[in-house]
Amino acid sequence: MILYNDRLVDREDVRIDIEDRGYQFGDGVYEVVSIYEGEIFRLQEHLTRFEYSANQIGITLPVTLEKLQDNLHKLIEHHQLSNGQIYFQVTRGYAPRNHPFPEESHPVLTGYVTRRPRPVESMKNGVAAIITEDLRWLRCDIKSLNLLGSVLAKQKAAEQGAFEAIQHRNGTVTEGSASNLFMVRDNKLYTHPLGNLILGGISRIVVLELAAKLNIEVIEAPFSLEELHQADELFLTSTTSEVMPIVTLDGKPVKNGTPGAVTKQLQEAFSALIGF
Ligand code: DCS
Repeated sequence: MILYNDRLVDREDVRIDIEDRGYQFGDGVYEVVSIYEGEIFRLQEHLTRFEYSANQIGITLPVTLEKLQDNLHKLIEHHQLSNGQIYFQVTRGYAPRNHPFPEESHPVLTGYVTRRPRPVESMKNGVAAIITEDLRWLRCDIKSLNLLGSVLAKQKAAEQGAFEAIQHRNGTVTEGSASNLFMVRDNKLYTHPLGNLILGGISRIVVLELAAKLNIEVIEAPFSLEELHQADELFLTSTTSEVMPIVTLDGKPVKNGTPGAVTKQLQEAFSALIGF
């Protein structure tokens, strides 16, 4: 079963038109949410961001957030999902192909669950990252279906055997292709401030809350590639990667090439929060 607007239906029964604007223009927005032991993690924040993203591009959700929340719970229950993810998206729907918004549109909302264990091995050992230019548009705060910039960055990383691409605009570090980036220097945590240049990650919010509890000083300010290279520790955050240490940067070790103490402290706090 999958989610289709306000109902749960069989996947085979869903028909998306070839002129759906999501398919032709990437005209829509999405969310990826974690399920831990059958519980949806930080659902309210994800729903708020979903509505925000949709509003920013003038899409009215075809269901209320309450109904959506209800259906997401039904979907998990139906699949007896204990650990994994829910993906959901809304597009502006079908209209004869033409760039401006159609006079009348019927947004199409779809969602499905994926079973996936937490990436415990890479969280323990850390991952490789490369640095690449941020080629994306200037509204990265919208979780848009248009992911070509991110796809190209991630592909470049994959071709170099790395997990993530850290992006920069004119030498200022923004975020990963599908994650937010944190740097530790002198036991202080640095990350790019919210705004149009990054996505306001839900895991980013969680890490900022945990840092406050652990009395780790946080500086939400842009930093440069030079500073990135001088980092004591680097890690990325996302729904799928949680707190993920970065141990090499463009093939060179970050400090001694193992996950750092502050990163591990935040990882432990994150695990404790989700009950693992
Ligand atoms: N920045 C970008 C560009 C992202 O795509 C994501 C999440 C994040 C930051 C982190 O946000 P969350 O902490 O809310 O996940 N990307 C999703 C994705 O496409 N797959 O998994 C998560």
